[in-house]
Amino acid sequence: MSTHEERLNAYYERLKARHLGPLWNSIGSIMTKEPSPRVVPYLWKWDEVSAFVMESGELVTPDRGGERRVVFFSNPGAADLEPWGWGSLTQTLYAGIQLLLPGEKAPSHRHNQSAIRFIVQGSGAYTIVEGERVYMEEGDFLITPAGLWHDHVHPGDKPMLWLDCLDIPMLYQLGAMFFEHHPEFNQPVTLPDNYTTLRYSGSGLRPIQDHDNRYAPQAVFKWKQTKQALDNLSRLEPDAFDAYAVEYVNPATGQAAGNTIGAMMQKLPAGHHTKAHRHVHSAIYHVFAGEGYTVIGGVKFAWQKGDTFVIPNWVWHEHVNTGQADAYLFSTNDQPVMEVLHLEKTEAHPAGQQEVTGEFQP
Ligand code: GTQ
Repeated sequence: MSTHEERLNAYYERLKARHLGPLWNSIGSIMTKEPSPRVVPYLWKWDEVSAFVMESGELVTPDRGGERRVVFFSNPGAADLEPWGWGSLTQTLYAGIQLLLPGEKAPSHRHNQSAIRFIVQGSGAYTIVEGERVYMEEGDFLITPAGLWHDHVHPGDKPMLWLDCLDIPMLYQLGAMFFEHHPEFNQPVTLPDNYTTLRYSGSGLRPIQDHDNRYAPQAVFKWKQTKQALDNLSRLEPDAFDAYAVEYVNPATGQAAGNTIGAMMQKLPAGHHTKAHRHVHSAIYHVFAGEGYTVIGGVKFAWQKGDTFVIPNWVWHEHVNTGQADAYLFSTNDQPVMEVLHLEKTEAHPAGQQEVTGEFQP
């Protein structure tokens, strides 16, 4: 080793010891040419996840302290981050399956993370959001805007299961989290049941008094209306990359209903195979109905009802319905954040579709 090299290496050691860094030999790794998320594509089968979730029903209750009975998805690429990968399924988003059993209550709290929910199974339970009981049924999409008190109650007679998605990893990265317990176990109900649904009807018509657009004025988007919208769209030409898809938006602004969290429901007709594209935002998919596969970065991820999979940033992907019936894919994403930061862009695959080079094995 030359004296120059020895001196340089010693210099790097001294820098490091003083918590300083040399940009000239780090720029390639701290400023990658393209998005290089630490999270990886992955898929969890419903049979396995739901068995773990139901088992948690025998082991724990949603008491104060634990707050919620949720088994969350921990991306293998982020697993080494403490604690529990900071709940990262993508760089910005957390997701998990929540279980509420008949007769159970989950305590009231609020936090500055935004949440959305997609009801996977059951009915009869309600969430109380800022004084309003919002009843939940299979296929419904709900928002729990940042800063609002919320708790869950299940007077029905069968287990309720739903998918939660929150921007927990993003708020962790931003160093901006707050979380607070309500002084009572459940907050008082101060509004008529399903108040925001009565006021909005999912119609795009807004009561004239509403000019506060900090969050969507509609707590729940009912499956019946979502399905109707997709049936109507299906009479038109499909989108090349997403077939028939609708986003859940704030009817007062046209922006994502979940503020920082985007969400959509898409329908793939039987046999449909989309074109491949990629975008900067990441997405979490939950199969609401049907069977097929998604090719992510050349790898085939086979799915069926209840499965959850993740599409990290800037990776090619396309969807295929291999079943006899329409497939419905719910998904949630960080597109609103990418857009507000002017980071979003999208690219069509030059060959239209990908060459399949492998099949996902968990
Ligand atoms: O239901 O309020 O999955 O606060 C994570 C945090 C659900 C909830 C989660 C939460 C909730």
